[in-house]
Amino acid sequence: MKIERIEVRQIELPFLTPFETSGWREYANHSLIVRLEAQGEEGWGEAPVSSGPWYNEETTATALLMLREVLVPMLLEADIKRPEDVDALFQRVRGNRIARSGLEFAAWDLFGRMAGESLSAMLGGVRDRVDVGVSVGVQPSIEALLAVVDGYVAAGYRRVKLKIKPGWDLEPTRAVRERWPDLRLQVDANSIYTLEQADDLAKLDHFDLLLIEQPLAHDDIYDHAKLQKRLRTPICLDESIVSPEHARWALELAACRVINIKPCRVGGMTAARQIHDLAQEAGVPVWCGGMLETGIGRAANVALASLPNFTLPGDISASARYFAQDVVREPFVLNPDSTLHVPNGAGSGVEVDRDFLDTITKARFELTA
Ligand code: SMG
Ligand code: MG
Repeated sequence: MKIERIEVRQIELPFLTPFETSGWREYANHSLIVRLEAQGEEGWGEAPVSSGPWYNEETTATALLMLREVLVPMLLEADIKRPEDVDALFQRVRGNRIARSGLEFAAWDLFGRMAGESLSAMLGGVRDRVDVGVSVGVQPSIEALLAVVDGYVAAGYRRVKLKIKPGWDLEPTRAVRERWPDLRLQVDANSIYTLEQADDLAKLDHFDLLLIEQPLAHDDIYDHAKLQKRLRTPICLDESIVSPEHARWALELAACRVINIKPCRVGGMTAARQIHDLAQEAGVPVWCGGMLETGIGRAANVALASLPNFTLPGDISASARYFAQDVVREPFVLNPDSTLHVPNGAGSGVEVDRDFLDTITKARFELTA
């Protein structure tokens, strides 16, 4: 099948509150929203890039350039028989995985809509609700942190992740653990520590954490294996796992005991599912991470999280945790048991609010076959 037309939009959708990690702050979603057209049907995808190269090397500007100059022209020339063909097509492209994922997600959505099948069913999902938690950024004080966590716990979130960095790690984690002894709690360092700080990191073993996410360098696997031997708490890799091969290396080296799968980080659903399968064979649980997506990317994440080895709660919070208004007509809502429903409509199962999307579009281009 030929894809006939591809539209890419750069959006800006402000967050209700800024999101601060160990190294930077995000004020708005700066994703690229992709729309494919073929045989009278459409498919939507989100490439959730950030404005700066702080999470990985990609930015809104680099992804826009890659899509316009390389990826969209490649896809328009290709013959695509199934969504996995998009992943195969882009294997010759080095890096730029978030940009690639926007098109790959849109292909899954397109094929799903054409077949009248949900993305979850296409991927092999086994549940109609997925466990979710909330990721809490660095706060100005412990009091502010406790107030923010209190709000999320009251909203129904039963799993909380704290962003940590040197000087904002033991005290905030202790304070939250003391206030909520039974809360499922985990931390994420976004690559800010080095192996020399292993003894400091080992102090986090006192707080009964589900996991410590990406303590060391964004591209490291080797030192994480050394660090894991010195921690009781499972290490979870995020940034370092950019492909199924990287997952295999990490598993063989015992560099982690949990993997955060963000399908965008690995180029899309095809690679994400392969990593899921590898981890499952190794007896390593996975969970779905987040990149503060709009409802378009969120729908893809929720569908992925319905696969069997996603046994830990994801960073897939309700739309209201991020935005005053989402770009899908039915926002994602938190159920009282800290889950989100998996959409069961065709494709990703969400309907894009085009009028609203138009109001947040900063730039767009369109190419045809
Ligand atoms: O989507 O709720 C969300 C955010 C989850 O903490 C989150 N993501 O490293 O896991 C991570 C961060 C990266 C965010 S940078 C845009
Ligand atoms: Mg992370």
